[in-house]
Amino acid sequence: MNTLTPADRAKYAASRAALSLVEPDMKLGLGTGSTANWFIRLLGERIRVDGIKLSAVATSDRTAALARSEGIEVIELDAAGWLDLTIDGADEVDPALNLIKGGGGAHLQEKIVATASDRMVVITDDSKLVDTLGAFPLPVEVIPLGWTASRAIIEEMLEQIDVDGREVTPRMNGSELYRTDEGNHILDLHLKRIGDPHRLSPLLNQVAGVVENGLFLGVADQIMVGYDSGQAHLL
Ligand code: ABF
Repeated sequence: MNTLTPADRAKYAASRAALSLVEPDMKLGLGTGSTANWFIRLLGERIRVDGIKLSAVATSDRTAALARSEGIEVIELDAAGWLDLTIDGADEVDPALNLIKGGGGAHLQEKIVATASDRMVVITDDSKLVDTLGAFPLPVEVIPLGWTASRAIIEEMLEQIDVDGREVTPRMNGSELYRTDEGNHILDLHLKRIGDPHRLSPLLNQVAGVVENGLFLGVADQIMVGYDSGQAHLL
């Protein structure tokens, strides 16, 4: 464990502590990102050691592949119907537990899975705790058709919004436009500070071509915060 960075140790601590929230026969939602990956590996180990039965819904193709490799039964959300608990990471968490997610490009599936759960618990290192959302670029998923027009409409809309930055950049994968699991593109909004996330989120989703944005408002029930010391606290 000493070869890990302080952030990795904090993520591991949060993921290990979150295992205590899992009960046999649960239908779980599994998030995407390095913290969620720690959780999936630890969950796989617990299933192998304790022999507990549970099924899980993944929030991305790569999460599904990792979960299956750990011996976790992965099912589709429509087969599960509704989930008991979703465990997922975040890019920023404010004091009201509002989140920015989507740095890993999976916020559409993550929001669908998280909102189809009785309970959603964020696992994260303490560096993600912020007073105000926005320093992390806000991802917005857009369909490929007319994405440049969607971008222009968003830029015009932002002129009327309480933010400190207004640059909108298409996420790239090398020289190509990034593609989500659904084949869509992502625009990253470099807003620096989001004064009113509850006003911004619906305005973004009303723009033609926008599928979903990375603001998770009132979605997370609790957060398991991990620290470099190995401690973790459920807030
Ligand atoms: C995922 O967790 C994404 O929504 C978010 O970007 C990511 C955070 O990444 P990490 O856990 O690697 O810090 O759910």
